[in-house]
Amino acid sequence: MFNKILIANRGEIALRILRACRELGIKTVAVYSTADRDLKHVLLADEAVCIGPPPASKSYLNMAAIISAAEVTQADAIHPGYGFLSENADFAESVEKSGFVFIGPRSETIRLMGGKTSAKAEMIAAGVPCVPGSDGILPDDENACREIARQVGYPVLIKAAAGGGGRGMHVVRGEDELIGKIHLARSEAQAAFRDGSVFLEKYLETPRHIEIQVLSDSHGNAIHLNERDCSMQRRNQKVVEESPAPGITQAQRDEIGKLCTDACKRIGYRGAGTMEFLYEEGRFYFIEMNTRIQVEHPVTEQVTGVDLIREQIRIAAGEPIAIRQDQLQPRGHAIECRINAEDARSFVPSPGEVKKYHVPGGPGVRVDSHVYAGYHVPPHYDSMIGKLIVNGCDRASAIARMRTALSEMIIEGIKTNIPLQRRIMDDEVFCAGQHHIHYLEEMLKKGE
Ligand code: MV4
Repeated sequence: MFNKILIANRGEIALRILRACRELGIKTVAVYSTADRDLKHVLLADEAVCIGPPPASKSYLNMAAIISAAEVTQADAIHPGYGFLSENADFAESVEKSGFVFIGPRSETIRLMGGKTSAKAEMIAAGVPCVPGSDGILPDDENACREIARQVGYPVLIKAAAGGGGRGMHVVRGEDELIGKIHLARSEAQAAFRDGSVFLEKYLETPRHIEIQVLSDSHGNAIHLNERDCSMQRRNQKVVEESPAPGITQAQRDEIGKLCTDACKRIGYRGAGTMEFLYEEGRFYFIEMNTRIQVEHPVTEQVTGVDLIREQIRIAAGEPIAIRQDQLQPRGHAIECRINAEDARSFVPSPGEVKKYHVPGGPGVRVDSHVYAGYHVPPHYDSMIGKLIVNGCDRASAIARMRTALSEMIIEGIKTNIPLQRRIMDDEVFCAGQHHIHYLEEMLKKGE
């Protein structure tokens, strides 16, 4: 096992990683920007190294500064958390070339899964269902593009091959708009990712977003830890996540899970990962794979009892996954509400000093947050300041518990989205599990 891990992240996930290291008896190195000297994990870490000024580009994205910090502190491994450098194949490669272990997949795997068309090709080869579309990137020839779109059937969606997060996506409802939108998507992709390659898929109008958590080790073992439903989102930012997904049968879960673990074995995947699917009319369609730990991992932990960060560290150290697929006993239902420092109606960020801070408790309540009374939320980073996670014996009990927990949570001095989360927990469509990826935006329009 490792002696010392450098945590290349900030906020709640850095604290979550620090806690896992402590439990494993591993020493920790925190790296921080000058805006983050008072972060809880920086104060708790065995060592802390300042890596630069507040802008992420000069600190948490500064590969050389992070690797230097690992060198001076003689760390064995680097945990990237989520966001920042977590899915940067060049960073993973530099980490390994500098003699440290990157806690995540091999850099080649990150590269392969980072390209949407290469990821999709791998999944098709593994028998994972994908959205029908162009096989690979669109050719330059306009008539060939028209023929592909006609074959797939309108509406179609143009996507950037290199991109992520939904940037440069365009819905095309008929052939008259096809070529114009391809050109638009190409120039946006070129500007954003310096790669103008685009591909095309059948556009699914009102799908749900369901993802499968996997763990795969360097001994050829792979398990899946069921699904999460992350359909409650706004502008590609998830707001509420839960496990299991409402309405998914055990047979569907077993089938899609098996396909995902087979795919992991095929590509020699190492570590924790997530296969993202769109789900519509009873069918799953693979869209992307995330090669990092995700924000919403706690709902899976609460339902399965598996510590995903601990498993990531153990797998990176060359140990086998601690549990077999047939030993997994998922229990009940878990829901996560992301708590953001922002206005609950306008979504405008609200940095500043947290004057009062009281968190809910009781059975089945978990708070993953680095916040404390007197903490200053800096304006430089993401507005998420914590996550409230509850679990109950079923979905209705989990929702009731979340309502109670939200009503107890007190954060003063800054604005938060707690009022929005309370509205969602009281929403009829959400409570019936009938929402899809566009539902929250519809709900917000109605409420204006
Ligand atoms: C889609 C889609 C509908 N049909 N693909 C958006 C982000 C990117 N990761 C994939 N996305 C979508 N791909 C087809 N063929 C709708 C979306 C989409 C979406 C997906 C997941 C979660 C939130 C979303 C919000 C808007 C659009």
